[in-house]
Amino acid sequence: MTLITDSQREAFARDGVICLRSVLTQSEVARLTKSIDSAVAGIGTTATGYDITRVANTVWQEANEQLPVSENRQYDLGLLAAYVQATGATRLKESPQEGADNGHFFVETGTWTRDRQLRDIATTSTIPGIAGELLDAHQIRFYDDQIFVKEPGTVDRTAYHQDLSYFNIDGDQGCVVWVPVDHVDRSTGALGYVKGSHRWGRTFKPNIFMSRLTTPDAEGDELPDIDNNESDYDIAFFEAEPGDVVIHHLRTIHGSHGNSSTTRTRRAASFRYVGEQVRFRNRPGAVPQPHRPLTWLDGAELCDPWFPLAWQRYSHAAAAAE
Ligand SMILES: O=C(O)CCC(=O)C(=O)O
Repeated sequence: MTLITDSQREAFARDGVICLRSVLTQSEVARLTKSIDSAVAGIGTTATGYDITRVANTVWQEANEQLPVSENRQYDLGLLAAYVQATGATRLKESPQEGADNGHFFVETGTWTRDRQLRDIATTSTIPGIAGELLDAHQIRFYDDQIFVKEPGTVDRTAYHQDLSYFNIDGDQGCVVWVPVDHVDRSTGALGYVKGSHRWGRTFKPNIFMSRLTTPDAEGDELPDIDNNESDYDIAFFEAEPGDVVIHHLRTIHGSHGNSSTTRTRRAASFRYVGEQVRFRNRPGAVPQPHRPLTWLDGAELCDPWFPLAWQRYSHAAAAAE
């Protein structure tokens, strides 16, 4: 039995993105929702969680906010503030109506390393098998996750970007599965995907999400200004229900708007998977990983428990040899 159809596989190869319906059960969605809620409740108590809106308010000296005292040590926020101020980069945000701008954007990286429930869904649900079929892989390993929550009235957008340059890997056999646990549409911050951009044959520098500003030590090209010129591109936005997933290729360019609704939170987990052809790489500008040791040399296979094996293609030959 296969998990995806030929036409879904073709759409993924052509567009670099696909939305699949009712992939997770309601029980899996409920468990994932708990994990996301507890990650948000713990923002500031872990090494990798951030209230992006609060950081942006501080960096751009808006709303009289201060950088919070917290445990996070993934980024040097003082250095970031100085860099933003030195470059004069602008914050990427919506201009909402008065009073509809007090939501916050929360992000945490690597929640799986401390949350068994989330790890189980990422590594034992049907999602890794779907990734394996889409990537034509023999094995799928889980690379990492991120939690993305935009409360009602969140002004911060997620600048268009390409995921590969944020990850310590090299290769094309990888995908990202965005798993919303709330109904999501454009007004609450559904992601937009530039169709076919995974085939542009280019690697783009990572940016800091709350601005188009790219990190100084990163390698790659500067991304064109898609954020302010969306109508020039063929961008797919998917309305989705809890249980649906949107899967994009590692090189597909994507971003999201704020959450302009007044009552609906947009909560999602983003799971990243790689096939056996992908190799480790200490990539300049990749997201720092204080939640796990990354001690491999460039070119190493990802065959360590820090990249859990999540799926293997069934092989008749191997089964017969058992
Ligand atoms: O949810 C968002 O706004 C960003 C998600 C994202 O960039 C991703 O899952 O790769």
